[in-house]
Amino acid sequence: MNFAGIELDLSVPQVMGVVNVTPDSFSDGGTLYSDNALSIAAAVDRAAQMVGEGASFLDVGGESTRPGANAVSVDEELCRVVPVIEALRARFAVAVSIDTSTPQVITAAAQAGAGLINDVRALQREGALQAAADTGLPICLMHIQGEPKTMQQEPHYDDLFGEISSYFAQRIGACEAVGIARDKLILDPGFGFGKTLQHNLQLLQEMHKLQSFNLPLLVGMSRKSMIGNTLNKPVDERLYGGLAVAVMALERGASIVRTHDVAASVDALRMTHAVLSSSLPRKAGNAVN
Ligand code: YH5
Repeated sequence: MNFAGIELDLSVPQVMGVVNVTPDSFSDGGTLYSDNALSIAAAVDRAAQMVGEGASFLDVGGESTRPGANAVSVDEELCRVVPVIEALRARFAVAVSIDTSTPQVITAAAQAGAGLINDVRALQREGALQAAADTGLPICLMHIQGEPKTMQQEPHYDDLFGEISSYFAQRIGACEAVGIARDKLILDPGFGFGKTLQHNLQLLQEMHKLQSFNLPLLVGMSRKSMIGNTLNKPVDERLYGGLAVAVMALERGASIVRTHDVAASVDALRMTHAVLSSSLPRKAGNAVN
């Protein structure tokens, strides 16, 4: 798949590093940035480390989608993400993805060099479908039940997989209706987005079922509550749990793993991939068995 000039083979696991540009992104240490230049520099430093560790995507987000987080104005979101996307594209030969639901941000991010639109609302906002279609870029459609602010207030499903599959079918149809080719789409079950711990665990256990769409799958479980609540660990002690679930997702068909912990994830996924693909014939001349 091509991400604004960066061609990536999604039959090999790819790691997406999270680059938060939200002042309240506690996962990055909770540093409060009031100065935009400082936050750009911090994001670029963090990204440089992630690229060195083997990330092939950098996911830039300027709107917090944590439960209860406050909404951000369009101008604020643009000011946060556009300079960061430009800086990352100028420095690194990796795909930059834009974590947004805002049509104006989709358009501006594409102009700034973004290669993937990553929308936790799957382009449900007014104008987002058309804005995304106009960019011609690949799109990650994530499943969410409800809206970020209220999604964790007693989420309920009669049929978890049935409802997520219907949602994807509906959103894929909406994309095709505005002329977005199906082969530009990536699906994400949306761990933690309108799901209880039990829902998240079942979702991972049965994730292989989503392979029936024949589209690449992306997962984001890094540092999330499903790990914290299972292990009773705070956010800075969720790495080992995160690696376990990343490996399980790869076994169940994930192509892209979104994570805050790039170095560890790259090793875990490379190792897992080597085992999963070991029954295939080896490349000629590669006799290192
Ligand atoms: C995702 O899964 N997630 S933002 C709560 C945490 C830690 C991390 C309690 N954007 C996804 O990363 N995009 C986010 O600790 C995403 N898939 C895709 N495609 C939430 C997040 C986080 C939330």
